[in-house]
Amino acid sequence: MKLTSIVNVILTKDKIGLTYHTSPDGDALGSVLALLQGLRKIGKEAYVISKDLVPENLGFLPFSQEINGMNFKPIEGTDCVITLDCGSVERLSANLADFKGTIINIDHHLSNDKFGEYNYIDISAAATAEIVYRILKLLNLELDENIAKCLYTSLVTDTGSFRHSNATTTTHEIAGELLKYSINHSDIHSRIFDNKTYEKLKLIGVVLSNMYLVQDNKVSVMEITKDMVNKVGITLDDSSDIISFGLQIKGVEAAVLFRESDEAIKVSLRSKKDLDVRKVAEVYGGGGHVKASGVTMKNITISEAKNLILNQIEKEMIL
Ligand SMILES: [Mn+2]
Repeated sequence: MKLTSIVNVILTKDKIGLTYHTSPDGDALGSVLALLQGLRKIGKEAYVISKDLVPENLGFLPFSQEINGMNFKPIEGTDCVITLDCGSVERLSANLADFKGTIINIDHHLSNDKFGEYNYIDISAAATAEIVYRILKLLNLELDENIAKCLYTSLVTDTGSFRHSNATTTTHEIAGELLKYSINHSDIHSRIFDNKTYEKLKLIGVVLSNMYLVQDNKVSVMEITKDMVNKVGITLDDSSDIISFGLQIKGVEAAVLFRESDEAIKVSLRSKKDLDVRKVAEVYGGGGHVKASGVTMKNITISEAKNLILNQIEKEMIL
C-alpha cells in the first residue's frame, strides 16, 4: 500500500489514538509525538495510548508529559489507532483486543506481522520517524521546532547517532532539514546519552567485568542478573545502551545481552556486519532488524537461555 493511500485513510478519521512498542525508545516516542502534533495541527483529536512511562532521558520531548502510563486502550469514540515502530500486536504498549475501529500499522521492522487493517512497512527507513516525516510532508504540514525535536531524536536513537549502516542519504537529508527549525542537536545528543545515573554506570561496570567471549572470540556475552541490579540498588528500565559495549571489542562479530527479570529472560542481540541476528531471535519468537534484534524467553533460566541462543548464533555464523 502506498503512503499516500495511508494518508488518505488517516484524513477520513477524527479521533485517533497513537501507540508504539512496549518499553518505548527514542524512535517510538519521537515518531508518536511528532505525528500527534501533526494530526492536531490539521484538527484531528489525537492522543497517545501507552501502558509505559517515558524513560527519564526522553522526558525532554515535547508533549511527552501527556504520557502517564495509564492509558491502556483506546478511549470511547476512537475511530482509528495508528501503531508506530511496532512489529506485533503482542509488543504493543496498548490493549487493542476490544477495539473495533481501524488499525493502521506503520513500521520499519523486517519482522512485522502486518496486524493492521492497513499496513505500511518500509524496512529501508532507518527509523519509523522517516516515514512519519513523509506523512507530515504529504499532509502539507509546516514543521516546527517541537516536531523537529521529536523526529531528530528518533533518527539519532535508531541510527546510533548516524553511525549504523541503516543511516542513508535520506536519513541525513531529513536530519539536515530538521536542523533548519533551530533545534539544538548537540543538546539533544547530550540529553539522550549523557544522562545516566551514577548507579547505572556502576551497573555497566559490573556487567562489563563479567563479560566473556565465546566462539573464537567472535561473540561477546553479557548478562544482567537480578542480583547485580539489586546490589547496585537501581530499578533498571532500559538496558539497550549496555549491549553496544559488547560490539566495541576488536574482532567481535556479535554481542548478546541476557537480562533476568521476574517474568522472563530478555535477550538482546547486535551484530557488526554480516551475521543476521534477527534470524536468531525469530527462532524463539523474537524479531527486529538484521543487526539489532531481541527476544523474550519465558519459563527458562538464564543459563538455559544462553545455551539455546549461543547455539543458534553458532549455526547462523556457519551459514
Ligand atoms: Mn525504530
